[in-house]
Amino acid sequence: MPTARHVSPDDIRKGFSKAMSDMYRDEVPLYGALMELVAETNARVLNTDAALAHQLQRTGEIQRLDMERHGAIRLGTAEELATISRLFAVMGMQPVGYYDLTPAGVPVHSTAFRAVHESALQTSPFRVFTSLLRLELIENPELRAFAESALAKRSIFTPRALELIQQAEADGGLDATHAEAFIQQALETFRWHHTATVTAAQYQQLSDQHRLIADVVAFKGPHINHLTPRTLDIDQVQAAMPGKGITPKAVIEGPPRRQCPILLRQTSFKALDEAIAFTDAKGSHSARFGEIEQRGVALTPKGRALYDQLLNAARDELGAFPNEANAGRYTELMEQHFQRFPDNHREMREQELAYFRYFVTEKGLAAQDKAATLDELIAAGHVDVEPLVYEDFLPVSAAGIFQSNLGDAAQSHYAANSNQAEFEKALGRQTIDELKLYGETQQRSIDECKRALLA
Ligand code: OOG
Ligand code: NI
Repeated sequence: MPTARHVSPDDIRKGFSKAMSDMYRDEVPLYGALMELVAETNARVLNTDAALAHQLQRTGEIQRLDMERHGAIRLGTAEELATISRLFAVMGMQPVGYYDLTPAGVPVHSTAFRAVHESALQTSPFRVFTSLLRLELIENPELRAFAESALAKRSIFTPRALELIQQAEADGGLDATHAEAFIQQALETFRWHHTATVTAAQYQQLSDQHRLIADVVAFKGPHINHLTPRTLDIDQVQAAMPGKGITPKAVIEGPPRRQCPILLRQTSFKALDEAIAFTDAKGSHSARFGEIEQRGVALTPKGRALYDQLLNAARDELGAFPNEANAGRYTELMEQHFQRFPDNHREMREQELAYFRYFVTEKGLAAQDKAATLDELIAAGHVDVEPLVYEDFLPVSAAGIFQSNLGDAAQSHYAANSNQAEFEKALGRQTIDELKLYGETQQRSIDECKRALLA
């Protein structure tokens, strides 16, 4: 049973997110440079865009902006995935969504661990995109057997972390001292290792099969491979990156620039090669990179279908994977096709393309018009409507991010191979449908308005 002695899982997550960010900044200096650039840009945008500042104030996002970030890890076995799920649960993070990356030539499937309730997200929106390697997609049987045995030998959690997870499960939480110890122990799983567990030749073989396979199999643990801050204007940050010595990938993933941002736009930069000691020789490995993202409104199933349709149409017309050479043309095509997606909140709401949150205004509280419908309350200025921010990821974008940091040479061909049941079997539980979560948050805000107006 959770008791008063217990630290809230949301506060543990907040502490962990901060500890992770500090560790990553120490290890990857460019991440610090990117954080500064994002903070400067966000301050400028808030200063010049009063409407946006007001919106973020109202939804509370302004308070979480500076601590907003996501990370990513890649796991090797079902057991690792099941245990990481328990580790994240101690911090109030649950697996949301299922992403199949095989159509993009990346042999993994993934979920995002995150908080699920708007009040928990308000305390800390930290999320981790978590992928599981699909060894069954390695064709060479000897290499597959070698990968399996290398993974079977490693333990990615410290013994103390495992004890603390068990304690949290048995007692329903952790007190302050144990929560602090848990954060320090959990951090070890995500740390970079300068030594590999395989020989240089074995690494090369794994890497020849797929760079990602080497990244997972050749190391002691699933090092965090990026940590992504949230910006309010991704185009401004993208344009300013070269001035800070950072070279971004050619195209921003996700929807084109709009008045009313939808879903998620992301861009990344490639990490440098890092020196690695193999068991028999020195060498290098590149895995860690930087990324930024801009979040917009969450879309309903209807809105998402329209997004997917327009994205596919633009990509089909481009006829190639977006890259440096066709970046201009791709941006043009995206802008053209997305003309069909209404770019104001009123139409998006009327056509039920996006999720919103509703807030009673001062005027509404004074008027206490109990008989009016929601639409009438909005029209009368008694209730304000704000976009509900998208908290998740996008499979096509994620594929673009994977590919840009693995290098184009890493593009393999796998038949589309979605297998959510297998993933959930490994995870030991079902993933949560993100659309259900958005629907619930929207409904809670409507109920809240009704309560306030019936008071
Ligand atoms: C994850 C890539 C996907 C995102 O933000 O979509 C991702 C990885 O490279 O492990 O981070
Ligand atoms: Ni990412």
